[in-house]
Amino acid sequence: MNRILVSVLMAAVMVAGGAFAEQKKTPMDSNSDGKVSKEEFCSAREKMMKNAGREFNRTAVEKQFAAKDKNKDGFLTGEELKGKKQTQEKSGDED
Ligand SMILES: [Ca+2]
Ligand SMILES: [Ca+2]
Repeated sequence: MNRILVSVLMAAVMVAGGAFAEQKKTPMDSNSDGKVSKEEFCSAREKMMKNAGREFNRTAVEKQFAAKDKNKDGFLTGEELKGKKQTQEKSGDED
């Protein structure tokens, strides 16, 4: 009986894993090389801030970039970009 449940779970895990492995294009990655450079990150942020009618603070953005760039290679890749949905949208005390 449980064998069906197990195989359903296995299938679900495999599907989830496959979806995960699939490269999602990041809007920040303007040259589509699969990673976001500091320049791309800054200009994306700048655009975002301007759209929101807020002042762009490059120093703060570079700090955010450095915080995300866990392996310090100067680029944000998939793993590092996953932490995207943090509370930074509502921060505003760091400016
Ligand atoms: Ca790029
Ligand atoms: Ca990195």
